[in-house]
Amino acid sequence: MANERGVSVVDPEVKLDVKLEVKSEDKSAVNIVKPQANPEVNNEVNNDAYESIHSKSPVFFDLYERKSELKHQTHYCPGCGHGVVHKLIAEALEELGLQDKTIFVSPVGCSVFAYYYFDVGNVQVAHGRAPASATGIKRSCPDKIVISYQGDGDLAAIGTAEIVHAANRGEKITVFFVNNGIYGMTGGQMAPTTLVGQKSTTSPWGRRPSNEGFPLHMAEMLATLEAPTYIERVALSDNKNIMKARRAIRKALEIQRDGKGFSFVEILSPCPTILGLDPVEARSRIGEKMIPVFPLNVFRDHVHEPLAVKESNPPQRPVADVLGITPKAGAHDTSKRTHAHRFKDVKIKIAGFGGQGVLLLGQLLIEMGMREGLEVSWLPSYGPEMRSGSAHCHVCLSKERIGSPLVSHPDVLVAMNEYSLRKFAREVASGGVIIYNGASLPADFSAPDVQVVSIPAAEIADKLGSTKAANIVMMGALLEETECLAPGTALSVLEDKVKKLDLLEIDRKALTAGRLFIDEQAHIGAVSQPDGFA
Ligand SMILES: Cc1ncc(C[n+]2csc(CCOP(=O)(O)OP(=O)(O)O)c2C)c(N)n1
Ligand code: SF4
Repeated sequence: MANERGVSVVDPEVKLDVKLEVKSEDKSAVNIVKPQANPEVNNEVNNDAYESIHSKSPVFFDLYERKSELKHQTHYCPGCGHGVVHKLIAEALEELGLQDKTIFVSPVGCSVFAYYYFDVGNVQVAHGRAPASATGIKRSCPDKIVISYQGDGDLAAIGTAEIVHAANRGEKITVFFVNNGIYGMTGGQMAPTTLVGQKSTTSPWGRRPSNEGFPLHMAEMLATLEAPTYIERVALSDNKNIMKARRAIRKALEIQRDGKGFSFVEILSPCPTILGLDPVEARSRIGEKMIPVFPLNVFRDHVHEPLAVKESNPPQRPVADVLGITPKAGAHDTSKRTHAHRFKDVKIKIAGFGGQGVLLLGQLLIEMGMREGLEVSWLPSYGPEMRSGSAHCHVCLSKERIGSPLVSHPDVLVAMNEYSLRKFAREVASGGVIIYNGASLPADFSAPDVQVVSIPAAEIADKLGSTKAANIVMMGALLEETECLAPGTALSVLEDKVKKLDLLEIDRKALTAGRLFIDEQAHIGAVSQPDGFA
């Protein structure tokens, strides 16, 4: 159940075998239990003795902003195991001093909003993909503690491949697998871990192995792989087992902290709501029904053994060399040193029909950005039909590392057609720029707070010998209007990329024509000068 501070805790009505001591004045805080050294057993930790600490881990946000009037309360149902697991993870991160280094990958499932609670780095990913995303994050930020948090639908159904391969590669991440044996979020469909005979909305007569197969034992399955370092199954069935879960969670995080490889903790957890049980019954059911099928055990503990997957660093060569994109000697000065970037970052959206060179224009811009020493990202978006379907791409140019390649509010919209102009204009940030491929704007079009420039790029390109060069005309206009990148860099990129000499000649002219048009003839609906631009 959720207490007044909003974190799910064990129902106080349950006869707890713990001694509750109020250690702080904050009566509204959450109770947690810690093992105590018992002098009567040779100072070893006695797992049956507990100390209660009444405080909420600082790893949680003080306020859960998503909840309008209930800012201390999680969205979990009373008696849900997710709240308990969150608490155990938060306390372990706190004790290990890892809060500032942690990146928490939330799944799709009831725990989709974990990022509203954990005051750490957060990423929410598509259903089942958490171990793949966590792999990418850990590999690019090896010093971070990366947690993949998943339910049984997420990990053992749609995400079976991701978890198996992450474990098999021995990724140095930690996976917390909350196995409640049912799909909670979507209203009680059968999960791969649903028990034989258990009814669900998709197994209304009870799970039958002949029809739905047997429950998947993920911990045991992963323990057949060579790479994982630590695999344990624990349960939230009673306080003793919650203490074991607490230690397993902490150990899994320590393993990652120490760079010792892949750690995985499966946690048998209650879902009272879907099972139609009260919180006490749901907790007892874990011991009575789940543990006999999913025995608690340490299936792998190679903490003191050498890593199964040895580090082998590839030969160190610059990526640009490997990709063969090193600028040619004598190519145009890339202006890295001479071009002053009068912005912290610029977000650009380029949109049009497939075939108008929309995606290519984005790629050329990021190539230019790289050559000017900027951080860059390019994110394409298009339908199954590449040609003549709608396509757009997101481009970020930044002096700092880019958090997300997604551009929701572009500073600059390059609209290659009217459809894109109308579709994306309202997203443009106040004070931003729209560069529109057209002799004039549609009569009924207006974009308050935005500077709109129209340029007949397709006509200009046509006259130069190839309509296809309209995107380069637009590039010239973009560079002239915003001065975000140097025209010299554009030329050097075109010279490297365009292999056919006649096309290169047209592109050179198109670039110049775009720039000249802005200087001399552009129809500009000036509203205000965008921040940071000249
Ligand atoms: C690609 C995709 N397929 C299906 C869904 C629907 N869906 C959302 S959550 C979920 C399963 C949730 O169960 P589980 O992972 O066990 O987490 P729980 O809610 O029980 O914590 C499903 C099938 C989705 N969001 N995305
Ligand atoms: S439906 Fe089940 S898993 Fe989801 S929040 Fe409620 S109790 Fe927890």
